[in-house]
Amino acid sequence: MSNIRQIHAREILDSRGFPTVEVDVTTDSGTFARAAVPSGASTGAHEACELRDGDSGRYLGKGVEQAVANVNGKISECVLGMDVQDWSAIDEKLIELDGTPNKTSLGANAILGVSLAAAKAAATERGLPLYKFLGGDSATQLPIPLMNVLNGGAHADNGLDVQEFMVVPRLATFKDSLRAGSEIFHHLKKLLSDSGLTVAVGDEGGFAPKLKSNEEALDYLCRAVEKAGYQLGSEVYMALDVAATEFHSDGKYQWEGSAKSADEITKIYADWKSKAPLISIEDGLDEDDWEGWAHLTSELGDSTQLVGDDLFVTNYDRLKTGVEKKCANALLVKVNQIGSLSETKKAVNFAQDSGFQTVMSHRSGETEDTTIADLAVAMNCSQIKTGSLCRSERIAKYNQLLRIEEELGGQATFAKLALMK
Ligand code: 2PG
Ligand code: MG
Repeated sequence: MSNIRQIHAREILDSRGFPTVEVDVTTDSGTFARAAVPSGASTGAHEACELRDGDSGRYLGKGVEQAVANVNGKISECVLGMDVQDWSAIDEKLIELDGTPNKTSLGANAILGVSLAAAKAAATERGLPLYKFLGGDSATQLPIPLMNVLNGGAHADNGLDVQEFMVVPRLATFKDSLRAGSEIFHHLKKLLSDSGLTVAVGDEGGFAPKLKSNEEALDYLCRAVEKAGYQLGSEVYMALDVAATEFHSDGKYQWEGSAKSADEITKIYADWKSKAPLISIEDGLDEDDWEGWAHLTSELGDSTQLVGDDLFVTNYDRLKTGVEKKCANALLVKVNQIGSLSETKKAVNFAQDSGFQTVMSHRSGETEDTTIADLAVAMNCSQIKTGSLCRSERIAKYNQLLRIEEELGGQATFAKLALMK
């Protein structure tokens, strides 16, 4: 009864107004599930292929009609009749059908849409929420939110090098932490507007004021936390996504107007740590600067969570290299970087087995789909990064986590921060 009767994909719009793929799966019993595929702006070179039409006459070349046609044609022919309960076999079949290392033939956006919709259909058919279907009875831990309240880099046009300045509230529960994040966000808004700065928001809903320096942004965050009445360093912490690949070229980092080495950048982070409760730095260095990463990790890895995003691209092989070379100590988890649920799970399992923290993540281009909230709980990720405290495509994930926490009731636990030194 849980065999796939119909698969239908369509082109929809994401939160930035660009096209993305949405997939509907219906089984023989009439069970229906839907998944929409996220999309990044600061994409890593090693990510799986996001198939775009390149026809400048439609959506400035960003149409996804080809990926949609692949789902409705080749993919559908290949998996019709397969049992959604065996969702990982569906993933395997699609990976084999694609036949390329980076999913360039069918498109990771085409494959992922089917992969997620099939797993969701399997959960619905069992009468279980997705987190419980995938994670079983042990899926009871809520992730700590990393909230991107101040944007720079490729997500804004304010000239700040660092892409994301995040607050990390870790109170007694997820619900309390969400409230703290919201209050800090609104205090930050007031502080910025009182200083005559713009409170227009960037792609992920964080403010994007024109500030003099990256350090000034950190300072605003600290002040907002204090104004909101929370204790810095015991209730609320700071995290960054530097997205350093974006400003790295010819072995140097273009940082606040001058070219710096990886070692100099590492020293800047160490200095910031002495000024603010900075507990997590994502993509502090370039995606291929393994040497720099090893040095950064040996310098700061004991006291700081160092998250590999472009570095690992949710890819088991790259993560394995990182573990061997002692680069980073946490994995950012983005389903569309690798393009299927089972490969995502493989990377998360390996990260956790290797003692790495795992941070489930949205993309800058999101939709109303809240699957990643369930995945964070299902995969026991200690953290989730899903944007600021406004814009519904971000808030939808937080709201879903509130529902999960409520549903778990007395069983719910809240993740601990591993590196609170
Ligand atoms: C990142 C993400 C999400 P993008 O770099 O971590 O915040 O941005 O989706 O643009 O790659
Ligand atoms: Mg990143």
